[in-house]
Amino acid sequence: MHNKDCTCWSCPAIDLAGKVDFRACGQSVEDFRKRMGLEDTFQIMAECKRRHELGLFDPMSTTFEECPEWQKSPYGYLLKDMRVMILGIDGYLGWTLALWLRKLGCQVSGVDNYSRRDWVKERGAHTVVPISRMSERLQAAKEVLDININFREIDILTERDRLKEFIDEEKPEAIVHYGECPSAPYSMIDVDHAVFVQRNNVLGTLGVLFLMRDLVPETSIVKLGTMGEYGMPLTGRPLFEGMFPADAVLKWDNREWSLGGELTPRDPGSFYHISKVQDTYNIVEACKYWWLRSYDVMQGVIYGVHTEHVSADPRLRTRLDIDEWFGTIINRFVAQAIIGIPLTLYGAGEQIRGFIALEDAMQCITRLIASPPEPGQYAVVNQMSGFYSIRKIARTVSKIAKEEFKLPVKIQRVENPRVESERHPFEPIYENLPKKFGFKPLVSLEEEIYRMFKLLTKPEIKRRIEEKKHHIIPKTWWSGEKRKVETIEILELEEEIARSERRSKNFRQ
Ligand code: USQ
Repeated sequence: MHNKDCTCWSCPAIDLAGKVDFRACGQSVEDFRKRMGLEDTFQIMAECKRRHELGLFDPMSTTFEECPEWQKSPYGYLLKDMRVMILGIDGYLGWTLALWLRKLGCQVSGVDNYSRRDWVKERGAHTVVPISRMSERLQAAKEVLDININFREIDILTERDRLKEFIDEEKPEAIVHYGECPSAPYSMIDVDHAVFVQRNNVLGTLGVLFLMRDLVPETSIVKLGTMGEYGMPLTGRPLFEGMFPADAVLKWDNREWSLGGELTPRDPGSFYHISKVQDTYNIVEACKYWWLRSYDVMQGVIYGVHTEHVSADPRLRTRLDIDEWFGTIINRFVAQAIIGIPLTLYGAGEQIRGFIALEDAMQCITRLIASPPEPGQYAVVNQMSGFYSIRKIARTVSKIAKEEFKLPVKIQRVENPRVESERHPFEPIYENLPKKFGFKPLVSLEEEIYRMFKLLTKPEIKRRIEEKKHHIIPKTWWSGEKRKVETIEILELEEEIARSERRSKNFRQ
């Protein structure tokens, strides 16, 4: 078990007793003792909120493996009946995670203001997989999976008092924060959308951090960031996990400095991605000032429709968007293949991104919840299971469409409405989740794409895709222009495969 040696020091169920010097923020307890020259004399004491009989004790003395409150699960030791609050519980990830964690035995609560439903509606689009109203979702979860979820409709930005009340009632031991607007194109529509996205995301999250300081400072926040914070440095510098590794060095003017532990440069590609960068700095500071504990999850592009629980009943399904604003690339390509729109590669189509399937993302978040950071620790994971060029994605979707579903698919290159590198080096480092948290991807790209075709070719869903097909070709330009992109060329799958073989042959020579 990846977290068997974690101790009460990281456990949200302890209260640190006595006077703790907050200037030691971000240090492990050993470092803290050493720095203060207190190896022999100083001891941090804790009390357990779950096991009062322990009285005051050394939080380093008991491991998760030894504590009866931490019990084995497929994802490491998990705190018995752990109270987890999901912000943005009605969204694509939030709803899926709620069912997943509740079935694992967590006490799940969640808030949402239904804004994702509203943003998509505002654009005239809809989720192509129909989803139920929240009341019906909760009822179905009870009937089909025999679980209760405690939901409250709250806007985390404008109803901070109500969120405060709810956090105080629930006393969550982990908070998963999915409650932000996730769309780059939506943030680029015009000034109102850009301002809205940054205000909603940055200030909403800032408010949550203050509430955590005041109400649940020992609770970890698992916050959804994005791989897109890093951008695509043309030097080919690896995309480390948030911070430079210990042996990184800056050389200049015949002098050298260690960069170890410093945040790496950020180069976000939209006003949405910038909101995530701003969040990063706010969370780093909150951990520093108040000893909050955080995992910042730099997630690659998410795709897919399946977990055992969302697939258990149509009323439990999670949403799936395929429009130009809220659809991510793989989800869009599958929908395009089904209704005969040639798959839309923006620009050269050589952009490379990290990807992760819905189910694997759930596994990662569970492993992070099970292994909370130390007090004051701001840690980052790059969450992806592989990386591919978007041409490779188009070929994979086309092959499955053709071979398994007899769909005649073509690929089109269209003008790129975004400002982004279309050919770039890409070396993401994504070692923390597998090495420190035991993550093994279980879902292959092909398998999940196959599952998506199975679901999306159902007549009702195909009809829903057809109904909104005018929202597939993008018309939101980073430049501010508002016109449909033009097609540059249309390729048969065979031609695209032949070209890709020629490209890799030239590359090898
Ligand atoms: N792209 C196409 N054709 C399409 C759609 C997209 O070529 O029909 C290209 C885009 O130009 C981009 C890449 O595919 O180069 C990915 O685009 P996307 O729309 O799938 O994803 P993106 O806008 O980057 O944002 C998504 C999520 C966001 C998350 C991010 C992770 O919407 O919430 O933060 O993926 S990452 O991309 O790693 O930053």
